[in-house]
Amino acid sequence: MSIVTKSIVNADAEARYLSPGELDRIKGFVSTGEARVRIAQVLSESRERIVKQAGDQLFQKRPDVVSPGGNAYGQEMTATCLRDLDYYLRLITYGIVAGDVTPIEEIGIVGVREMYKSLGTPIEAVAEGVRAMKSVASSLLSGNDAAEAAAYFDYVIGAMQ
Ligand SMILES: CCC1=C(C)/C(=C/C2=NC(=C\c3[nH]c(/C=C4\NC(=O)[C@H](C)[C@H]4CC)c(C)c3CCC(=O)O)/C(CCC(=O)O)=C2C)NC1=O
Repeated sequence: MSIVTKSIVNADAEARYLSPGELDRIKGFVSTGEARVRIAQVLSESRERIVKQAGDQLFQKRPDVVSPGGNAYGQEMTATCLRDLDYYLRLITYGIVAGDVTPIEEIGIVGVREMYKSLGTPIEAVAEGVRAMKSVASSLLSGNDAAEAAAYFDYVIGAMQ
């Protein structure tokens, strides 16, 4: 939910006008809107390149995951691993557009430890892959936009520590 929807739901539950604090936060959300949409456009358009390059960096740093016995060993498993990186990049674009990490949290973070544990996937290697996507994404964005985007990548990385 974006901050606009969230504020309206909260205010209406108490049958009140939006508070000055809520209106201030909405003002911040609106004023950064153009930048956030621009960032989401760049990341969406460059998704294949971001995922591919991040995967290459990850497998260079963690050759064990694509070696025999590794969780992403074999063409099919490696493709599933890259798909997971693509999932997280997609969720990050949702968060950036919403100006809020809640969509990322609800879709991809709640229960993630248990999920990867049961799959035998080393979660710290998934975090490493997201860190690599952050670095590739940063190289495609201007300084301010890269900093704005970084917060959402960092949220995912932090949640996987
Ligand atoms: C949008 C929210 C969402 C997420 C996040 C998600 C993740 C997800 N990753 C999975 C598997 C997997 N995930 C990986 C990923 C990796 N293995 C590694 O060693 C690497 C470190 C890493 C890549 C960075 C692999 C290899 C599998 C297949 C594991 C298996 O089938 O044994 C599975 C099991 C079912 C399947 O194979 O599709 C799920 C549900 N699904 C979702 O709907």
